[in-house]
Amino acid sequence: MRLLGLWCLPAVFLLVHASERELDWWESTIFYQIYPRSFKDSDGDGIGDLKGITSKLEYLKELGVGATWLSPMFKSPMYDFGYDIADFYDVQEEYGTMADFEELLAKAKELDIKIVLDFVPNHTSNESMWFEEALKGHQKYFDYFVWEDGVEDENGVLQPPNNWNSVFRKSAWEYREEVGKYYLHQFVIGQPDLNYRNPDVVEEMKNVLRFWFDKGVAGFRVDAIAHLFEVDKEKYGGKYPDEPISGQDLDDPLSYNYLNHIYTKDQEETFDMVYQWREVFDEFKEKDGLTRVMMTEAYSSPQVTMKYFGDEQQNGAQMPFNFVLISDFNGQSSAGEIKYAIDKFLTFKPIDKLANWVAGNHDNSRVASRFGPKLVDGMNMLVLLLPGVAVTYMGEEIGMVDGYVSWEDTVDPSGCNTDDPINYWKSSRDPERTPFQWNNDKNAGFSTAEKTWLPVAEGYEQLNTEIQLNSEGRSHIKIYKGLAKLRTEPAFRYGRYESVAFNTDVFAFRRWYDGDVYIVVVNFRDEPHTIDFTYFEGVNGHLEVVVCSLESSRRRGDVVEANNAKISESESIVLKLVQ
Ligand SMILES: *[C@@H]1O[C@H](CO)[C@@H](O)[C@H](O)[C@H]1NC(C)=O
Ligand SMILES: CC(=O)N[C@H]1CO[C@H](CO)[C@@H](O)[C@@H]1O
Ligand SMILES: [Ca+2]
Ligand SMILES: [Ca+2]
Repeated sequence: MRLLGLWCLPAVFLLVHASERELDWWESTIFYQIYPRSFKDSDGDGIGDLKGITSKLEYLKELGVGATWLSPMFKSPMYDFGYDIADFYDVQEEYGTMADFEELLAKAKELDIKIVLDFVPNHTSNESMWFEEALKGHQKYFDYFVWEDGVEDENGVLQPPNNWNSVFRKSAWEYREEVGKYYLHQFVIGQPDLNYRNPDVVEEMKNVLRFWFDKGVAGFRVDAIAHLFEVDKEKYGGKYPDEPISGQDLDDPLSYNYLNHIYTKDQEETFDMVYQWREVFDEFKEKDGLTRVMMTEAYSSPQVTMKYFGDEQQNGAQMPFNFVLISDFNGQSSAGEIKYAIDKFLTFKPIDKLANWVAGNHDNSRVASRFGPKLVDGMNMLVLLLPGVAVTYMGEEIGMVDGYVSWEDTVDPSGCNTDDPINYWKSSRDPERTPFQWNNDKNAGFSTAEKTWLPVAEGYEQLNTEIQLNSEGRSHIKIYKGLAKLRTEPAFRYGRYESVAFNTDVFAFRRWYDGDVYIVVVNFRDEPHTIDFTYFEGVNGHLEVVVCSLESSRRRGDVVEANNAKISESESIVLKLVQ
């Protein structure tokens, strides 16, 4: 038997290495999302800025991160903190100048960190030159937006054209006296939707992409893509039709969920637009050989999400964001539900495309707050070691928690629009946007200002990068760095994947390649369990601890019996099969 095994070896060896292709930069890196307003303030005005980011690029390098995507830093009146862009070709003054941005790019290049920007194609700011010109009756720019006549009610009072609601509540239509019409805003009033049925808009937005590619950015994250197109009103007698009632939030007709968004979301034309943008991305790759990467943000069904990848004829986004770790489970979910959520993207995705994993962003409660601080390392293990590209929201590497932001301090329109000083926090996104916690100096080392734009979260004196980097023992950040390094092993780059829910609490997966076998196990509950890992094919004998979570009593190098492994409360471990 043994002899036979040996004889077979060369053939297996060849086979395995044939499948090992050189990975492109974006396929093996970690993308680190920076929310510029909250990362690092260089001039003491209480607001993060570009120079601040440049000064911390080495920190990213040290973490093992190869790319960062920046939330918008374009010129904006900040009604939606930069997602309302007044000039797509310029930098917001409080964040710095174009020269500062170029410096950031140069420093990043030196460190081999790719810079990805946020592309917000659905709307401009109501204070953009385009919208201002539209209001003055300049036809070219008037046609950049979506306009509709109001309707008179029985009392002769002018009402919005139809029942569409904005994502942030209330009517999606706003009247402008200057032109006697309503404009559409799927998000806040200050974000008039662009009209993608106008070829001038399509060309203009491609030029925005070209402008930043020329400067040297390596890609774009595309914001709110599902909202790009509205239904073609010509098919409905020239009037935008009402959306049907969804059956949710029945007592609250102004809520977004009250309606089923069949005319304002996921319209078929959206996909073609993404394919057209990809052609612009590829124009630049042809020039200099660097792949420009597109990530699309859409909270849609998996079937719809997969269409962003493209098809046999056309390429789309390399990374349609996979939000299952955010939207499909929480601290109460069973291990089975967790497996089911993770399998979802892997099941639907085209076989030749990569998955991607995102556990947090500036729109969702932090991991430590959603799952509890003990699961921070376990969640980072999922993000960094599941097959595919990893995306980390700044602060998740140290387990930052949602900050407390009082009603008086609340600035997010999603919170303010509730007009509810008691329950606003359920809608506000400020808690996950509080300043980054660097050290235990004033304002957590984020800023020297008297008052920062959002308050620093309580407890930063114990929870910050400096303390964690200098700690004698284990810390979230050290664990994160360990995982980032482990991620470069062939088993995690090329290895196959199999997962199982061992019981209601324990989720585990195996990654294997070329004789190396790893098991990642996360116990989602405060209950100990004994697990028999020989369930996994080819796993028996002993397993060695490679990385373990903060509270784990194990040490690196400890040996565990595969058929009788004791997993303690909320423990997460990466194990390697001892050959
Ligand atoms: C833009 O919209 C905001 C509300 O989001 C409003 O406060 C502001 O006055 C508007 N600006 C202009 C120039 O219409
Ligand atoms: C995750 C994310 O970037 N969400 C953004 C979606 O788009 C709206 C409007 O541009 C923003 O408010 C969100 O922050
Ligand atoms: Ca500043
Ligand atoms: Ca739109």
